[in-house]
Amino acid sequence: PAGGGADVCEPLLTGEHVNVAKISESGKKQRKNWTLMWSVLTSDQLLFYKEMQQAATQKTGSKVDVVPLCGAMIEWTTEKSSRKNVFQITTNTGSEYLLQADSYSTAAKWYDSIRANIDSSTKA
Ligand code: I3S
Repeated sequence: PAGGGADVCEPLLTGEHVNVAKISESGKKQRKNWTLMWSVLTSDQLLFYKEMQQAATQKTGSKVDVVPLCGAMIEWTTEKSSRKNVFQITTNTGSEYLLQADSYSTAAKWYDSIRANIDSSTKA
């Protein structure tokens, strides 16, 4: 529709439940607390919602967290958790997130997609 600017950030992956633990905020360490989040990847942000419906309705305040991908780093880690298939995203503001899925293929799909979007949203 003309003038409809709703989908400026078009999701590149449909949402999916992923385990998320934020382990630091702006460089300050936080207590790890794994939560199953409805996660949506856009070209330059990773969005976490409590529930799928909140992502669909885009209610104000329904986003639990927004991870900016420009200048972020991503790496697999076996040291920061005893869980399998864990990778860490570090934002350019020093916030750190662990993401995990029991299925390696799910975790790897998210890792690859996020890394691609980090690369394309970060100027060399
Ligand atoms: O890195 P940690 O501190 O071993 O992470 C564990 C804790 O977050 C723990 O909660 P408590 O701080 O309430 O004990 C969680 O239950 C564990 O899942 C965390 O370890 P894993 O290895 O699951 O990330």
